[in-house]
Amino acid sequence: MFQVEESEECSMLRETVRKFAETEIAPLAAQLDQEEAFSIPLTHKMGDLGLFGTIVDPAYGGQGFDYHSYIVCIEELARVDGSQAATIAAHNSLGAGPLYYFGNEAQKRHYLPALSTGRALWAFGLTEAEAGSDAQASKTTAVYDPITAEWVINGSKLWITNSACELTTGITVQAVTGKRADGRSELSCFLVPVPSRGLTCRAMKDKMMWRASNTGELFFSDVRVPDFALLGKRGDGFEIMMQTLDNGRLSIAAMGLGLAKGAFSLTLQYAKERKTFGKPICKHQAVSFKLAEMATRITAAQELLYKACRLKQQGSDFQKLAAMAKLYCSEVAEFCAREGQQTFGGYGLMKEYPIERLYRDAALLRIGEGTSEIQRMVISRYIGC
Ligand code: COS
Repeated sequence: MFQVEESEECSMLRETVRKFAETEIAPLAAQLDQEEAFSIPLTHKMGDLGLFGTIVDPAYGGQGFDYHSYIVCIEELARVDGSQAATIAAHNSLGAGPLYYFGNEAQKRHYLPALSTGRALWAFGLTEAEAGSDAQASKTTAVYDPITAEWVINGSKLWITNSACELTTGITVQAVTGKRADGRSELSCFLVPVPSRGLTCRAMKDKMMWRASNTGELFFSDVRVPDFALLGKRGDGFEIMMQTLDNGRLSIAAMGLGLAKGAFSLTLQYAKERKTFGKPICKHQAVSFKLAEMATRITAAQELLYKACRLKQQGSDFQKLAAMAKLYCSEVAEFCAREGQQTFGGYGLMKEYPIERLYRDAALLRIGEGTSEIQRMVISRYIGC
């Protein structure tokens, strides 16, 4: 339906991940969502399929996929289930990503092989109670102790994906390490292993969406890490976090595109089967126009996202298109989930029908990893406002 020009290798990968999502994830998705349960066996299986360390060079144990192929994996998972897609997107883009792009040789050799297996998760600790959109407002501190040559971390983080489950092995934490000459906070990033003395990781429950993905709240009380834990140089923290978010926007966009496609195919199938006034509802203009609008927006979203991926792969500036893709794909996802639910009528309000879960999952996409408002702010800067 949504034609894609991609290599034979990539389209085989797409088929493999789609089949896995449909046969292994789909039968469990509703129950995991209902029970708000993170599945270790499913995570292991995704690891066996090669969905961890996707963009990491094989020299560090990764799969060495190009960016488009990685994005295709997220998209195909998200067609079926946002929670499993979130585990993979957060781990690869936000967890392994900064380590791979900014880690020194010793850090990469130490951490990346295990992070490419599906047996060990790594999280990204940026957000705090009062530092979400305003990412420079972090209050968590790291103070150097020259006697022991360690950094001592104090503070807390919130809404951190993959940070509080049995498979969590570490978190990249943004912390204030001093004051810059211009009066702003000096921010640095630290690789904090889990468990660490003084670190409490608590799973956050009662989410509306992505209920089978793990979300944590973290408390740091005199957590000590060695100099080895510093990612990049002291003071590089904000730039590392911002560049990581630029990449993360592509994977959230892929979650939006996948969810939109999932909602579209469920709706089309239902609209062909369900009859009213003597004919399938897809033959009523009220419904066929909805499907036509969904297909049009999905096609546009796909072109935008894949173009942003091409630019990233080529090493060209992709940041503006990444923000546009994140914004647009999230909005298309929400549109398709809502119009799909509307087409299902009363059934669309029942948990028995996956469109109900897709409708809830779509809400996260316009809020998480930079709200739609933040994307518009980023885009407006790029266009010279
Ligand atoms: N890549 C690299 N460096 C960047 C950058 C980027 N994308 N964006 C900003 N920077 C650098 C700037 O160059 C600047 O460096 P200097 O001080 O050396 O000049 C520094 O970072 C501060 O930049 P700026 O003044 O633009 O920062 P702001 O606080 O105004 O940032 C935005 C504004 C909105 C861009 C930023 O706060 C942001 O992206 N917020 C959203 C965060 C988010 O997505 N939160 C959700 C997290 S869920 S994982």
